[in-house]
Amino acid sequence: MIFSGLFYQYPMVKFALPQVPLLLGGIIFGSVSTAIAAPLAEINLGDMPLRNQEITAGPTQVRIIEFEPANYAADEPRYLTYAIYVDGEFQTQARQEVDFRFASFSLENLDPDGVPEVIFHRYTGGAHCCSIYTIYSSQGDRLHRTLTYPLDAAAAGAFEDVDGDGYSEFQSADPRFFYAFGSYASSWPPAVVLTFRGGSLIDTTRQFPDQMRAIAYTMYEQTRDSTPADPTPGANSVLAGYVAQKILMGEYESGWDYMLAHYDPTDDWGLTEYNAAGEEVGTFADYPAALEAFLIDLNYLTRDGKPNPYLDLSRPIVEQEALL
Ligand SMILES: [Ca+2]
Ligand SMILES: [Ca+2]
Repeated sequence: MIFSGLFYQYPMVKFALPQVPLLLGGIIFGSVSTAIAAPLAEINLGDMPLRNQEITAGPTQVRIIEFEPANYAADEPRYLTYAIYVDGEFQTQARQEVDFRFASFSLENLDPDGVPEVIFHRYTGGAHCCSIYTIYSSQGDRLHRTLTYPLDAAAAGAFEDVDGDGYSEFQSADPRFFYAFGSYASSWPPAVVLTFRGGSLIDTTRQFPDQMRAIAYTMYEQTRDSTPADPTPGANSVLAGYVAQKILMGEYESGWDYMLAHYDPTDDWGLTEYNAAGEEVGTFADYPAALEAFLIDLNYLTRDGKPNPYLDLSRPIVEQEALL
């Protein structure tokens, strides 16, 4: 592996493709006109070995020096080695064990400086579920590298310039909501929108109120018939995302009141209390108490239970940044 560092410890999806979150992903930006960034050049790493293959767009070039597809029967490591050039000058070379089912390099303008970014997307598949993005961007005379955590399908959105200002958005969702208060299929994470600026993915979620409102509305549709006396199964999981989404929209109080009127007091998923070491230390009195503690843990709320204006939603998505 060329990258070190611990992967973020949220529950990974190890089975069943998501149904609801994928649908949600289609809703998020479906009604907004967007500039979909078509790759300027692309190369896929699949079943065939590659040697000295290049893709170029403007001044940016990726050279696949060596790629051997994973061979699960042979049970020996295979490697990918690639190098990046800008204006014909060598920038960096990376060699890593092939730990993915398939991957691609694409060259796209994620910002308006005219030097295309390199997006290396690998999909680990199988037991590891996830998409991992590595983005290389020329910034002055340095190459800036951004690495995401493994993101499952509902959190691994594509790049699009949603508001047309020349800086692309990465449309994602907060993966920490999966399994927190229900199964994967009933987990509806709040939106995360990150904008690519200066080589970094910056949290701009709150600048996209229409998208947040569309998501909140789908969550509302899923829970409006639920009441504490006659609850809908899975309501608590959707309501966790709903309250978080409403916090981001500046509507925490109405979101909380809605949750109180629609939650399921008979569902104990997520009510066990753990300490920082992951040991069980007790049980929350009820779902609202567990939800408040969860939202404080994730920094949606401050320690005194107020909406946190400094919540940075790039943190559950971006694992590592480096200037090379
Ligand atoms: Ca650029
Ligand atoms: Ca933009």
